[in-house]
Amino acid sequence: MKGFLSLGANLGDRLLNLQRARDCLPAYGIRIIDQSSIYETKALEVIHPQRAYFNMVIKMETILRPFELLQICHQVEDALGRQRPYYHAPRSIDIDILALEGITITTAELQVPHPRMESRSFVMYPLSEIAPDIILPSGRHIQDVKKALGDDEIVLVWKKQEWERTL
Ligand code: PH2
Ligand code: MG
Ligand code: MG
Repeated sequence: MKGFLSLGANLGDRLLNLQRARDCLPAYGIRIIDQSSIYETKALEVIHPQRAYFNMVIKMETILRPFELLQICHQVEDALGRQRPYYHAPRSIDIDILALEGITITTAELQVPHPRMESRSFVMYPLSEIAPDIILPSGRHIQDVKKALGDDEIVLVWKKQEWERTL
């Protein structure tokens, strides 16, 4: 099963946290097919101002079942020191399942495709880099959604080639 994960960090060394999370995944049976550049983005959907996030999207393949995949995401978050003091609190790392090939899940614990991804420029921009022709769950083309969102919340882009050199 192929799919996309969204990674975000706005606590500690944001770049290192993304890299460490990314590097953990293969050991848990998540094969990385492609990765976006890293986007520095204004914190959205938060009540009080927060430090900007570093965000990226990964295309992956796994034989894990969706709820096993979710559990692994949480495990990696915990291993990287993730605390959960309140909803949308700043975090060292957040790993969200965006979409899984041919799968729809609507439970309180897990919703796939991610219900808010199309309103999030911090997801649409990196996703469009590695899936430029994707038709989103709403039926809209990603380029149209991206255009409608605009890039006001994107602060800085670390091109893939630039930060790969830092590995
Ligand atoms: N994640 C959130 C809430 N707001 N804003 C940005 N820019 N990036 C995120 O990853 C993010 C957010 C909840 O998970
Ligand atoms: Mg999230
Ligand atoms: Mg999350």
